[in-house]
Amino acid sequence: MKRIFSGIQPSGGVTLGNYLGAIRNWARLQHEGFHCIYCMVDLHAVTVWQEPALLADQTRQVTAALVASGIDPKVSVVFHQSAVPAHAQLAWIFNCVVRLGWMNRMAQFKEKAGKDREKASLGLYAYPALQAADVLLYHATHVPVGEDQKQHVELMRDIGNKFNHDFGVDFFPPPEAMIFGGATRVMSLRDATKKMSKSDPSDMSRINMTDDADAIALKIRKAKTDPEPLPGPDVVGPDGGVKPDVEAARPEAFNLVRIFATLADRPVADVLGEFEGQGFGRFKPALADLAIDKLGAINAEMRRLLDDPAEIDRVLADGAEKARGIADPILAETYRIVGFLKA
Ligand code: AQP
Repeated sequence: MKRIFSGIQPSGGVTLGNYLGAIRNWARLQHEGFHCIYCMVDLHAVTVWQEPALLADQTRQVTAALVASGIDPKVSVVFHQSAVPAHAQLAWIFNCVVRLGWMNRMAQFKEKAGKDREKASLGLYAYPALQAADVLLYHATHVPVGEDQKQHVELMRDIGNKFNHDFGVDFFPPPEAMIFGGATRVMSLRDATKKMSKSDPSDMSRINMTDDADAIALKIRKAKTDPEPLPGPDVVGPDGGVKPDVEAARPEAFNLVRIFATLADRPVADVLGEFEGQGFGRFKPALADLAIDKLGAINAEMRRLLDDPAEIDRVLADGAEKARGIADPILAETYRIVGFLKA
């Protein structure tokens, strides 16, 4: 059976980047022959400081975004990670399998830890081993991720292979990364060298899935661009993306074009064909109208769900029970393979 596992951190409100790069595709995969497991990865979120008074609500908010975007908790398993202790238990075993040299190569730690690595938490460093546990705990075969996470999926395969090799078993199947087309990396509206992120200190850098029409229009109007008109479709390369040298000269401009194309489910070349020669005075209002149109229904459904937190908690509790049903036997077999005495 093809099984998908993917996670999202409840480290803030959900952004348009999370939606276009992940959640929207997760909803589609439910209808493409996969058994889908979607997890609010709160154990990952606390690798950097999370305000205890906010974390539970952030977890509900992310859950509401998934459900409002079409992820059906009756079809898919939707739960929060801390409700299934086997994640942390398998992660410990993997901490003992993974080599320090492998972890030292992980680009995301370097990015997230910043200059002062000595002050980063041990959890942030070990994050990819917990991620490997998340996926391998369900014997997931496919992991839909953004471009930035490809390296971590490679590491999951290496950890699973090393476990199998060390213990002489064929227990953990190697998962495959699924990278989607379109806006796989939505960049900040204020600085296109950074990705759009929940935890960016500037709220103007991102569109939140809870933003109303006025906020969306304002953020797009204020998004950083340039005075040049948009070029035509000839700047698009054979892979469907803007040619790298052209992109590098105007990263903010092409970030907005890609957001438009992905929201509209149209190729970038098609969008440039429509707006060729026009400036951002024309393009931005069109993008704002499109974003408001596409996000409006999700936004309204999220608000409805968030009005009833007890219902969201019930969804998560049901999901956790289903998740434990799959994970616990796999953890028990892992413990047996490792040689732990039965509890
Ligand atoms: N800007 C983005 N463009 C495309 N995809 C994105 N994802 C996140 N940001 C973008 C994808 O969303 C999924 C869930 O991500 P996450 O919450 O686990 O962690 P993250 O990638 O670190 O997301 P944030 O919003 O930037 O969170 P913080 O600020 O807490 O670090 C992943 O599949 C991710 O690729």
